[in-house]
Amino acid sequence: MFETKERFKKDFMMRLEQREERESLHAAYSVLSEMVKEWINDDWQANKRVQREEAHKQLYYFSIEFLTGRILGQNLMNLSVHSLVSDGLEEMGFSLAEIEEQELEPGLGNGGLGRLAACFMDSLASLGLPGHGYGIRYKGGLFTQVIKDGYQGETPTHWIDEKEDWGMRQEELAKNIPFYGNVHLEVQDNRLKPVLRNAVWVKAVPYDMPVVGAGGKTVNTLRLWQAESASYPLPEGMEQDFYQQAVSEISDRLYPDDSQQAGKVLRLRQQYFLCSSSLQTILQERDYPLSELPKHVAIQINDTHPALAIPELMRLLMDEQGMVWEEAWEITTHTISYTNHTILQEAMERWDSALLEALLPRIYMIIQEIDRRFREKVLEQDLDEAARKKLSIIEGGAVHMATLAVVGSYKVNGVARLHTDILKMREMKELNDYFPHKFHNITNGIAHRRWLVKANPELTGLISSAIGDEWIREPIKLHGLNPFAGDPSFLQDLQSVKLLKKRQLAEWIRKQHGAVIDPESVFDAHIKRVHGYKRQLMNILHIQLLFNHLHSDRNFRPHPRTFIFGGKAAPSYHFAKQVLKLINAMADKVNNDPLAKNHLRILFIEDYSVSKAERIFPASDVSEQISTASKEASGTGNMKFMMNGAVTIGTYDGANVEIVEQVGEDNAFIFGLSAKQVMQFEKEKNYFTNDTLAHDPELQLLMSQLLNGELSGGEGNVSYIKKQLVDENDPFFVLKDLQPYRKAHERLLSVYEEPSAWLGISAVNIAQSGIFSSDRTIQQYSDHVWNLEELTNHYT
Ligand code: CJB
Repeated sequence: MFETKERFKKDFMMRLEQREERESLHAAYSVLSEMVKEWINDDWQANKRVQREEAHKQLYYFSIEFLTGRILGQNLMNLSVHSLVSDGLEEMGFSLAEIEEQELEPGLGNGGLGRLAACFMDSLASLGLPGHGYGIRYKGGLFTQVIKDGYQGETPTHWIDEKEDWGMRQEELAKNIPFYGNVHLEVQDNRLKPVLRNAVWVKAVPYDMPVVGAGGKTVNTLRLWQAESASYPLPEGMEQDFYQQAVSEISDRLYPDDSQQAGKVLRLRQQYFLCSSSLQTILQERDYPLSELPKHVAIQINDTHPALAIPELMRLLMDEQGMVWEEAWEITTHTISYTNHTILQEAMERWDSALLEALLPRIYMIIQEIDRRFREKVLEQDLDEAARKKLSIIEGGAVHMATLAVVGSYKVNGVARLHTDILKMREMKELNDYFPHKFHNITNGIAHRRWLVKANPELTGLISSAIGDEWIREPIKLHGLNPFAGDPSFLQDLQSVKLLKKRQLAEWIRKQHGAVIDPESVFDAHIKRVHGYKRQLMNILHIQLLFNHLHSDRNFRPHPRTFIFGGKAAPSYHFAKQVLKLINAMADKVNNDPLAKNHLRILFIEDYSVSKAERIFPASDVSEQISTASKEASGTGNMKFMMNGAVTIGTYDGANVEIVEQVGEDNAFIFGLSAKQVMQFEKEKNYFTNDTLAHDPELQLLMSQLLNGELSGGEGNVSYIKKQLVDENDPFFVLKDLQPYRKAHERLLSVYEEPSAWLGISAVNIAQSGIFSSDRTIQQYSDHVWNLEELTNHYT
């Protein structure tokens, strides 16, 4: 039905006419997605058959989040029919863009970690590798952010329309998952076997979504589990209503905390639910001896959220399959590998032992045994008490999930070089010393097909007109663009494309938010979760410094800038919510100030999401990557900006280090404390806010403006900010880095005033961004961790 435009038009119209609401855009969406699903389905089934018959090794990516964004447009693009469909629809009086907007956006993730998982799915399929995702089908995705009087409110987001869902229910593949109960040792089949009695069973039903790779050849599967009542008798004394509620809760909603451990029993239930259902399926679907599992299967756990896969695989191998501990351990530790995404203490998962033991008694027994055996081994080494403590899985009444994940995996990776070095040399030093070959780095990447080809077709066209289109398949070939950084005619076209994207964004903002922004101003964007370490606070305080400067110095009249913010704060993260209020209050003040509004404009984009990000990255001139050095494990927004020609202002943190390595120090604006300096201050505990303020009247004025509530519409609105900056001595070094940040902005703006220099930098950023495609990242995982083989193409 997509072979030719005419064929497509005919099929589409025929189906549309059968719909009751054929006039509505929604009906058009529904018809088009139905056609795409049918088109994919044959290949999908063929792929499954071939992967089975050829006994390819399979990767399963376990993740508590998959932030896919909208799916229809991506599929059309990967099937190479996007322009055919778009042209055909246009001839029939429809706009594909408008139809795509009809899709409810699945917000099944908080931020970077979830979006990374989605980019990986795209790259796996596009590289023809057999890799599938396992996650949870949360009924409620990440909350919708509603800004009222400058404050963030949250409303539930329901993204599932059962009729339109891309996931297909697979009732016959449902699994049952046990919680609670007591473990008894019973004799079965002539051996002593631990048996769980009086458990509460929950049914896990999979919904399978096809993941189409570029070129449409490979179709992998993203399987999301939904919790439902199992048809097992309830334990004595348990009310049906109570049970029903407890069950539905499991896949009811995504936890809205980013880089913060939730610590709630429901979260633990979600984690076990995901691990057990996925592992049961993997073991059941196999047609090879269990001892060969590591040859046929690789399991990647995305952070520690799915780390219960380790004891659960042990349980299934021993209790269900009758294996002895040693063999089960050998298999488990050659099948599972672990990615660490953060060193923030508040994000490190530590489950209370008593809670874990009550919810998952058998799993807890197994963790105890893993811990006991590992302690015994550690005792053989000459280590001091502190080092031994760091090597304990159960310690201080809690299970340390990162330690469990390292001990039970064959490979552990960090997500950018600096982050991996910090893991190896500081955070997990003892573990790295103990397992010297386990740790390695694989720097993150992004799906360039979504973030450049789809989000910015105009730039894609310009690049291809300069260097051909091979870079789309092999993004490293963007290098070919380097010579164009000195080509005036190319740079002029680059400028035109950027202006066009800025106009498109401005127009969309006018329609959506009623705000007017000037496309001729510098678009400076800070879009990501709102968090102390990401330092939105530093950005907004810098704007106040500029405001003060404008009012005190009549010679200071800088080029107009639009500061774009977007991001959600975790509902219980008071500090971040106050920063959000501060940004909105400042926007009110600055945008209405007769003098300032000619030079500065602040725009907060409500309810930041993947689809909004797709509009902002291509339209931005400046990429704000200003985390406190050492705190941002990698960042991936930095890569999306760079690929779209935005220039980085940032710290030497996460993947910024590697971005600067790619483009050279002259093609980025770097400032502030290094990771080493930050860690030194933290170790010595010798940083004091007052030392920074003492000799800086500008900062003193700024602080008084902030603390008296002048900037935020009331003193009460900055209580948590005050606590952090004053009482806690500014743990994220906002004030310490503020003046260096300001100077970096001054350097940046002076280069911006020279268009050929600025555009040259922008071009170099694009040319050097190919290495940050997630195709490169996935190839590294495949070569160094998973050992996958590319699928043959004969099923297409
Ligand atoms: N990250 O998004 C999250 N959530 C977490 O709980 C922990 C880390 C982020 O993961 C990204 C993907 O690796 C990183 O780029 C980012 O630095 C990190 O904060």
